[in-house]
Amino acid sequence: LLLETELRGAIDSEQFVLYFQPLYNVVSGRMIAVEALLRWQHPTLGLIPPGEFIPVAEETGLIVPLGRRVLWEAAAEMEGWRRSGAFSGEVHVNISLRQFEQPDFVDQVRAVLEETGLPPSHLVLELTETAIMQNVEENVARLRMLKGMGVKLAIDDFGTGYSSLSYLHRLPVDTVKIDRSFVSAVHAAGDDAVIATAIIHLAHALGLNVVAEGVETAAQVEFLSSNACYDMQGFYFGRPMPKEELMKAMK
Ligand code: G
Ligand code: G
Ligand code: MN
Ligand code: NA
Repeated sequence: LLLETELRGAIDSEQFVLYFQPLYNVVSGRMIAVEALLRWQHPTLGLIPPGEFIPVAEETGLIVPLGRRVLWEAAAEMEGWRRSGAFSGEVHVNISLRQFEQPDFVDQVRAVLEETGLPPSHLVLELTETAIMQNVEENVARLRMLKGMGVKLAIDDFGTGYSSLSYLHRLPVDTVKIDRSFVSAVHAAGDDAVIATAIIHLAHALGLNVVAEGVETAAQVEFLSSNACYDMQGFYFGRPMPKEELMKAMK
């Protein structure tokens, strides 16, 4: 309850900041995208990670105004980098189910693109497979509308939800992000390596891009690229960082 009250107050003040984590293509060696990750800079408790407050924000519905702010700020930052010539890739934004299910969600996205000027193809919305599968007919219809606008879509934490393998070809998504639990042990040639490899092949067979997340070691980079997964994200390449730090990394 305390957290909820504080969360409400924090949304009205400037206590939320966006961090950005780079996504790299290991063939070109270039940063291809950044993922916006929310951080709560609490005046007395310090930096509170999203794992602690996102669930509360979802339960209380506060994720709706908060998520709208995140979407707007991420798009505005990306458009600033694009216009200045600093970075012309994509910005990924995590969308929770509660936010996605708002009847006006598509209108919200359209408004954000219009207000910030960001071309739709530079925005990637990340949803988990569990979220999409909640109410699959309605959610797929909404995903189609977003795709129709030119926005890109990614399935986050792929492989951890209840399996949507049979549905994957029906989902109008562009990218699959392999959950870091499968990436963490890929070089060990155990089950996780088998699953990661299977996801890569499945995604490619369906014409989808695949991103490995949670990449922490050179051995993982080696394994993934030898299995034709070239887009990667993780501490090996860079941690989530404030935008000032990201600007330096861009140069
Ligand atoms: O940044 P970190 O790895 O601690 O994120 C923990 C979790 O919080 C991840 O599942 C991530 O997707 C989620 N998360 C981070 N930022 C946002 C956000 O802006 N909106 C939503 N809905 N989830 C977020
Ligand atoms: O669920 P989602 O993929 O949005 O979660 C993103 C979270 O993953 C962020 O909180 C980020 O801090 C974390 N993360 C990013 N890269 C790595 C990594 O290489 N290792 C670990 N353990 N976590 C990571
Ligand atoms: Mn994500
Ligand atoms: Na993820």
